[in-house]
Amino acid sequence: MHSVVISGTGLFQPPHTITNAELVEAFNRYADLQNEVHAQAIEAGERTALQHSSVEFIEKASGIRQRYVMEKTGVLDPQRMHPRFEERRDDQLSLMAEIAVAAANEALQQAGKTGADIDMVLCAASNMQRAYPAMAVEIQQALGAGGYGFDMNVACSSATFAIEQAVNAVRCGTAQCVLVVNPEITSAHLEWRDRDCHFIFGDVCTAILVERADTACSKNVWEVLGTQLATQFSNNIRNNFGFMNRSEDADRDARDKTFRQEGRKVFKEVVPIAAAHIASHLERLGYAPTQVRRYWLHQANLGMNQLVLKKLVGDATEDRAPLILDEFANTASAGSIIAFHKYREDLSQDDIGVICSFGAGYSVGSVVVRKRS
Ligand code: CO8
Repeated sequence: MHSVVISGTGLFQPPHTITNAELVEAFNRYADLQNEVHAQAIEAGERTALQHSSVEFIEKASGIRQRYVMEKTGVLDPQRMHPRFEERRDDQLSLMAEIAVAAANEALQQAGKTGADIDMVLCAASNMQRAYPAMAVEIQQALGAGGYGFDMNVACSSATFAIEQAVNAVRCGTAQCVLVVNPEITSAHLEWRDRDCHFIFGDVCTAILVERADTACSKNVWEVLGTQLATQFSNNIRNNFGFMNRSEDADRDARDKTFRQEGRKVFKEVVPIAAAHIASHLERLGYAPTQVRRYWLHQANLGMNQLVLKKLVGDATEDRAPLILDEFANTASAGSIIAFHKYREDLSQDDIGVICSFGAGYSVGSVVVRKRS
């Protein structure tokens, strides 16, 4: 069995920002237009008028102040309300692969490696832009990597679940250097016309390099002490988009074919699951939650993270659990990895940290790391 480390991370940040003010203005114009079109039905009581969204509600309920997106004109067009992407030819690099390669290059540079050093690629995200060939295989080729690659989807927990697969492969010797990428183009499957969730998500891509400790030459190396995953079925976060839609004669634009959730139930049910999961993982490894220097938590909701922290250590400071969702919004599986990428330089040798994600499934995944150098 080999000792395993995380030796590099990378972040691709999309070129466009949408502030809450811009988002709410576009949504409210859409709502007014819809209410005008359906004025008679609303008047007759056959239809409910759409209500305005508000910046104050979004910031108070979620902590989100803005989000990055790959394309913003389509999202902010009240006649469209989703991004505008050009279809690419089969011989062009696909969009998910493009942002994955950008994030991967930063992780490789940090780790002092090249694409040729990689012998396994995991593309782990909450949606794939096509059925096959696997995104991971396209990314493998674009980077000049060897070995093999495959895609996996565990919604918001895709990154931590992939890290466990990477760690196990390296520990057992079936791979030496694994690239995990999380290209999250959430803007393409968010329902921007739904006031309850239009503010939640942002686009991004993260990358993590997992390799054998004895091959790592990076200045910033994190030993993986353990991983722990759990799932428990729930319909409270769901998206029914899929390859059966056509044969079911289903409306592919229907509300259930994009992200939907019972946000309040998710909040109440997932907080105790996540806190208990982290506590049990740490106990298994012989640590108390207060011995953890930093928690890089899933970034869905500020209040949720504060409650998880309070349950674990009794208080919730930005130093103990840094927040990135104010700038990035919820970036599905990439959130905890962005926090790890941006907020780990200040830790000292032997400090313990926990990367933890939670979300649809329900699913929860934790990775306990120790700073080596
Ligand atoms: N503006 C103004 N008012 C609003 C708005 C708005 N935009 N939205 C709702 N309201 C109103 C409601 O109508 C309600 O009014 P009333 O009291 O009169 O009924 C009131 O505000 C309160 O509404 P809620 O109860 O819904 O508000 P909450 O305080 O619960 O906040 C949140 C809503 C922010 C959604 C919160 O519940 C939350 O963050 N929950 C946790 C969600 C979560 O963690 N989800 C995880 C999903 S991510 C995941 O697993 C990955 C999935 C794959 C990615 C898909 C990408 C597209």
